[in-house]
Amino acid sequence: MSTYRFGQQIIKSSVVFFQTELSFALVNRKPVLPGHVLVCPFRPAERFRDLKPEEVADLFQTTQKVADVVEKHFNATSLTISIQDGPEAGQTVKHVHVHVLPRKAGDFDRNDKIYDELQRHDKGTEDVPTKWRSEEDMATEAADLKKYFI
Ligand code: AMW
Repeated sequence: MSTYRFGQQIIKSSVVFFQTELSFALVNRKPVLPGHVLVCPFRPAERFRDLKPEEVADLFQTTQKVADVVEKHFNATSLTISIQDGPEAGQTVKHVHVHVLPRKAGDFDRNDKIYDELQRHDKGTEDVPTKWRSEEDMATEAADLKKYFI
């Protein structure tokens, strides 16, 4: 597949590092922490409740594999795994996605600050192209992560 859909956006295959029959994983253009990646169902369902049982199963099995890989690759010791399900929960892209964030001791002065950052990182003045990573950077990270799935 040469491109992927993420909500209204078209995602290049160079930033996607794993896929199954029903799900795919991509690197983030504005990671809250190193290794902050996203796992999505192929079908662009907006809310978690809209997923079919087989899509939920595949999404979470894929998330489990991806989470294990990013924890190792980014030398982390824990993970935050989160879904912002609906606009009041912080969802901006209307396509279900699981945030996977490798965690380390001391990465935030207050552990749950990560949720403030997740809420803030892709909204308003934070969500401007100058604050996004370059496509080249993202493709390099995706290529590194792809190697774990061969
Ligand atoms: W949400 O606030 O909808 O729970 O999260 C959307 C996530 O998708 C954010 O982490 C944001 O940085 C990321 N994102 C949005 N568009 C893209 C894109 N084109 N490529 C990579 N990541 C993206």
